[in-house]
Amino acid sequence: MSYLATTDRDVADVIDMERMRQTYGLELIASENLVSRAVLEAMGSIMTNKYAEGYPGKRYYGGCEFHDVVENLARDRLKQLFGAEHANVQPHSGTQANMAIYFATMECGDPLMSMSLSQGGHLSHGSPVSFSGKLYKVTQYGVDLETETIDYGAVAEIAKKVRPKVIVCGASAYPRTIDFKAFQEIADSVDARCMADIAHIAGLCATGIHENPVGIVDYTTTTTHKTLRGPRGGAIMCSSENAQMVDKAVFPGMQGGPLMHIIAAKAVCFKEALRPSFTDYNRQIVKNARAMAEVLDNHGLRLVSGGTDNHLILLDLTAQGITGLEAEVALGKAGITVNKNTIPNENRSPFVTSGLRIGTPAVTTRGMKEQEMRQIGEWIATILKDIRNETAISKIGGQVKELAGKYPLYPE
Ligand code: DSN
Repeated sequence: MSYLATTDRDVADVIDMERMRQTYGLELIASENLVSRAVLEAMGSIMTNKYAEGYPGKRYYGGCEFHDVVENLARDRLKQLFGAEHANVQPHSGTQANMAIYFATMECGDPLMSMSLSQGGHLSHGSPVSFSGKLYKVTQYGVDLETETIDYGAVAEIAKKVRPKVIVCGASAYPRTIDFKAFQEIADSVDARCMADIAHIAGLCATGIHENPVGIVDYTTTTTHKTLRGPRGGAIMCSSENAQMVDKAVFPGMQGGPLMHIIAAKAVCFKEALRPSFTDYNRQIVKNARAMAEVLDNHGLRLVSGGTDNHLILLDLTAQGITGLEAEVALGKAGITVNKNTIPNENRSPFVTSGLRIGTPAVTTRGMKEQEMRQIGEWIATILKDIRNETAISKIGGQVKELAGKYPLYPE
């Protein structure tokens, strides 16, 4: 029995139930992953007991000597991983990292340009319901509705018209590669700064499987818990020249005390990501997404943009006459966790949607390969093509449990 179970049975029971859900289900949410035991241990450590406002060597509290060491480890490892001149590992999340760059580069009311949420962008990229859409004058680009990929010529045209202070690139639901050089060139042509939010593809960028924007764009932001496979949090990379303004925007500009247990876990994650096996892992994520995409395509399901170059697949369920919400619920009953997602030219609300986003990072961490992806793809297609067939869903649910049970979360 865990110590927690002796002191708080309610919370311990919930954690146990979640452990069972994760163990016997298939996690296909593109932004999720499973951390290593080492990352988990650092997150649950006594490093959480300390206030360490400021930065290594310049704190507002005494007793930070070991926190300086761990934050320097995290910064140095992140710099090494991406070839960055400067790293800030304090943002509590990806949204906080983005906020820091906006605060460092713009005044309220300044023009910001970014990809629309409904076509693949992120809330913090200027959605009207987010601080980013309220504080700045936002103009958004989308994808070309024929190819469902970014049209860089169209982006350049919009930039010429609106003369943004900052252009954001990077997405939450875009299955294709992003040309960071093209974005920086567009930004340079209108005297704007370029920020790449690589939260989703950070692992792919760190390992060269996708172009790494660090050193190409002015600012790179990321989360650490998606393809990077670390603790839930954010980070920023930029040139030495921009280091001071970024650090000031994070603290004291936007946050108070850093989460030192999370920074310790980030350091552990970055060390893991520097190992050659992390490159193999990220390569497998992409191979797995392609293998699953092929099966879904063969079943006549429509893949937005026709396929995938990265860790995710976006399905358009219009032809099946079902919504993303219905698909999410039906697959959920079989233990397959995915999320409904808007698609280009969406005509439904974000709570219903016409699309489904499927990602392979978490199942790849569990050791699954192309063969298992093909099997999972078959199950997904079977359910989506006959969504009210409870017998089939329940049968697949049993098979999902059996497959997941063969790939324990922590085999060691
Ligand atoms: N909410 C995350 C996602 O699912 O893409 C992005 O922050």
